[in-house]
Amino acid sequence: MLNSLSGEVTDRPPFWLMRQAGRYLPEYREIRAKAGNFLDLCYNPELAEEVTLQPLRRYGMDAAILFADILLIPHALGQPLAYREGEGPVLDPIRSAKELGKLDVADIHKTLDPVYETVGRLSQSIPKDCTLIGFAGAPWTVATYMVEGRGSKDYANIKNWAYSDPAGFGTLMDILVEATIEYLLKQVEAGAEVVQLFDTWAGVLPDDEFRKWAIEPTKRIVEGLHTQHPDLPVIGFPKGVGGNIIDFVRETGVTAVSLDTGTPLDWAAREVQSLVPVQGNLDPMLLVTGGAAMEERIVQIRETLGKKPFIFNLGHGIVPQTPPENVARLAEIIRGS
Ligand code: 1CP
Repeated sequence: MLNSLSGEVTDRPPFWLMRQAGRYLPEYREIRAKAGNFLDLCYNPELAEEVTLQPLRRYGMDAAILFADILLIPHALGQPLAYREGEGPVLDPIRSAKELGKLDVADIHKTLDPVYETVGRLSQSIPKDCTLIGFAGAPWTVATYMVEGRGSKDYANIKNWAYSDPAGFGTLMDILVEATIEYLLKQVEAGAEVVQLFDTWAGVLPDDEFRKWAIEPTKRIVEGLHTQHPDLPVIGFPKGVGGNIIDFVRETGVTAVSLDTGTPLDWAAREVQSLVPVQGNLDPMLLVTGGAAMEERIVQIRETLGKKPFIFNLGHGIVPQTPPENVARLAEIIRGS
């Protein structure tokens, strides 16, 4: 993984899968039931370590991703957060500059300390040739949940705020940029070797706003991290942004990008992989379907992107209905056994 990120073409691509820990694994569901609610699991270093290790034991991925969630930052900033069964995350929304006083920027680490402890444990317990990935949500995506109060279909509230009061909304984004830099630096100090920034909802922004609320904040985070750790690999994941991914790569300074499922492979090999290593992009639904359809696409992705620095992954996270045996087959194909 680290070789690929430094620009090497490896014999076989390293692989890991977004959301590789989670509900598709029976052993995860067991721990999840024991932990109580999802936040308790995220803040329990022993159990969070265990669920991070579960997929590695089964499939031997080349990277482990810290078990946590992108919404721990708003939670650490004091925004009430709950994860409801079948509904996903729910927060008390913040929709104007005058509500920003509710956020407590003084010390996010009080709340987030257990996460750093999980990273520290993992850096000792993962296999030697396995890379430890830390992560955070990118500010735009984290802000969508903070402002909408939950997952959204139309992003009406956040867009209305960003369009009508860019200065006020910019203050929220500044808070998130600073918190994210601090959070990721602590993860790196605890042992994370690579970090990934998930900008899942970057694709809902038009060009100029994409530059302002996705490229600019990401660039500031990359700079903040590289000031302390110049060689730290940072993977960007601006999902659903089409050709705008080129400007994202050129302007943010990310080390590599993760490609979503909709990115054309030939185009990516030519236009994106000539700039940085790429990661991706099997459709998570093909991992549900399995069989020949899945296997053919895995081979095609590998053949098209494997000639330049490449990390095999999905185009988005594993879904809960994924049969674990399909993940085993994927691992077998990638390893060439
Ligand atoms: O057990 C449960 O019921 C909770 C489900 C769950 C899990 C397993 C949530 C709630 N978060 C997570 C873990 C998680 N989230 C990881 C762990 C590491 C891994 O194994 O990969 C990571 C990297 C995330 C990142 C995350 N959370 C993103 C970005 C990536 C993506 O998938 O787009 C987003 C958008 C979230 C928000 C979130 N947290 C949880 C849910 C169900 C959601 C999505 C809500 C929505 O669809 O809007």
